[in-house]
Amino acid sequence: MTIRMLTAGESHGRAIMAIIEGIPAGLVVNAEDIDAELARRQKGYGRGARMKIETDFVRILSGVRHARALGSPIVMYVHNMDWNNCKPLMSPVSVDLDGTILEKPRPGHADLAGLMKYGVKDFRDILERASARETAGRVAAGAVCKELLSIFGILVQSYIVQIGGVCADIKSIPKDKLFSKAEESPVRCPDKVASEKMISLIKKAGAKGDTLGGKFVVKISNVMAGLGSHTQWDLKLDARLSQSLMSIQAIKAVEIGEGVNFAALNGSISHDEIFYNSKKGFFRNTNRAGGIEGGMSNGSPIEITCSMKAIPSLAKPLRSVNIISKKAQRAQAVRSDVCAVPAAAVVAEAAAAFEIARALKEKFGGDCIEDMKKSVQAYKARLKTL
Ligand code: EPS
Repeated sequence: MTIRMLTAGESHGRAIMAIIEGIPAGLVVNAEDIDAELARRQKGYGRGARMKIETDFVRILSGVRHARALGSPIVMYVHNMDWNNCKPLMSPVSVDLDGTILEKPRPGHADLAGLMKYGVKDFRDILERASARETAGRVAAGAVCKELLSIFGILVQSYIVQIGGVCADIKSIPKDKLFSKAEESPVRCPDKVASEKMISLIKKAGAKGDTLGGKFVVKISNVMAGLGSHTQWDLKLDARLSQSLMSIQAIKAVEIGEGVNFAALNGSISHDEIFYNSKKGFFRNTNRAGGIEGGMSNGSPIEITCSMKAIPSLAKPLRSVNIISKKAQRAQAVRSDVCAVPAAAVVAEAAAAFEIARALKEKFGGDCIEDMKKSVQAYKARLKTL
């Protein structure tokens, strides 16, 4: 059985939920570990007033007994505190709201395309599910996947490299300090000077009613070679990771390794030459491929760069058209974040962890964690004989 995951819930409805199936029985699942990931997702300078309302924590409704996975679907519930302020607005039973509807779609948001597709007049029916609040569910599921990966020493981490026009000087930071420094920064950026510049840029954008995007790196360390497969398009690990990451709200580009830089590089400097010695086995001195060749992990760390566009909910809204009157009007101004790039990086860790856990489960199987461990050990032992 593979691992499957779905989320449910509206941004201002009762809750965000995740259901994850295929987690091997016996895996330790602690609500506190999931809550720690949920708290990381809520942080980041540039978040709006909503984050002062919410303090996310998980209620595990099924699939876990005495802190161990049962192998059955795990259902996780994250309550929306803001639901208390939105009960009539989000009521599942019919309520008279005096005809108040959202009718001025925001360029860049799901509003207009959603109205067209789903035949609704009030674009709240669209924005509630399009909202990045949904990512609380993905982070909860990702936390369980991270727990599974950690059994095999696989780590998924992230740091910010750019917000708006401010770029971090990553090369000046020792590699082993990147993630701890990111964790200390209010914008998850390991470069302290750039962090401060990013914060002041976010302040300025917020004061002008504007928003900001940026770029971050997700690194997956200690992945064994051989996850994913070259044999079919939808089994390729890079394609699968890209879908998972691209599906995060406002992510517009996903690059593996050198990514877009590859287009300008000659073949002689595009690849990672192969070496061998009896101590290390096969090894590389570079990682331009970002840890994936032919749709399979190659044993080097998987390195992914994601670019996020600026949030389309603007306090000073862009030009739009009222969908009822067809008159030119400014788009709906709604409460939002100024910059959610630091949060998106935490969501991306979860999305990547899910995809790696899924590939791991497909390769090694195991209805219980002990079976999976044995299968991984046997595979690693075979690789050593190469
Ligand atoms: C979001 C809009 C804001 C964000 C929200 C995502 O919410 P609200 O409309 O309630 O102010 O704060 O993010 C979260 C609630 C969250 O938990 O990340 C959007 O439109 O995507």
